[in-house]
Amino acid sequence: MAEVLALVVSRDQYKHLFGIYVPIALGVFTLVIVSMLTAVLVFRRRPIEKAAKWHEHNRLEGAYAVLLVCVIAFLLYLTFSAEHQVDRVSAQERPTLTIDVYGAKWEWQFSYPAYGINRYSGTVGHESLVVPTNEAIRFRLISRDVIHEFWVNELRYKHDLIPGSVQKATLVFGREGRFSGQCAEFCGLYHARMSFTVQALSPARFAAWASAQARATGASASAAPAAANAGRGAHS
Ligand SMILES: [Cu+2]
Repeated sequence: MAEVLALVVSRDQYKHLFGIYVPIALGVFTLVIVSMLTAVLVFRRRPIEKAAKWHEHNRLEGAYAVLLVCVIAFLLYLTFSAEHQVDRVSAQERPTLTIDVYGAKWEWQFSYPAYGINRYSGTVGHESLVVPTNEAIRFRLISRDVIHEFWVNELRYKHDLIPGSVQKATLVFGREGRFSGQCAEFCGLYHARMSFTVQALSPARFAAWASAQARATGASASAAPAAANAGRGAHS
């Protein structure tokens, strides 16, 4: 029987990581401040006395260096394993939906090949990226010109769009809601306008939305030639 992989939610992975980083950062910060204040108080100015002869404390300095190396090694290990979970393990999940994300100066296009839907985030239309929750979504990130970066803060995830190659990321939205997205790589004059909205719907609501959109697209596609013919007829 095929192994069923649990969904890897990037938001949870990085939230967990952040929860470890912050206390350690606070601990190191407190250690530095306390030792600085102690030094200031213990060695504060007093009536002139003969200066001490020693100017180094190898054992104390060595212990501090070893402690820092251990902290760095621990955090690197945690960071790389979280990235491994998100990038490698999630890439093995079989996605239920594929969305092609095109970045172009200065607009996003979200294309749903299975439904024939195209959405535009900028000058063409202020349309959102609509996704189902709790399903593995394969994003294929494609740049039409320069390097852009797909960033959705809700997912705690960023990935570059590199011209000439297709980058893939399999991501999961853990809850419903409206979230903001942004290009996170400076790509020119109107880089700041490359923002978009994500709308995460339950799988049932997403399916209803997608079939309604696909129907509307199909209807307008079949209506367009008829309208064009009617126009030609009227002018001849
Ligand atoms: Cu940009």
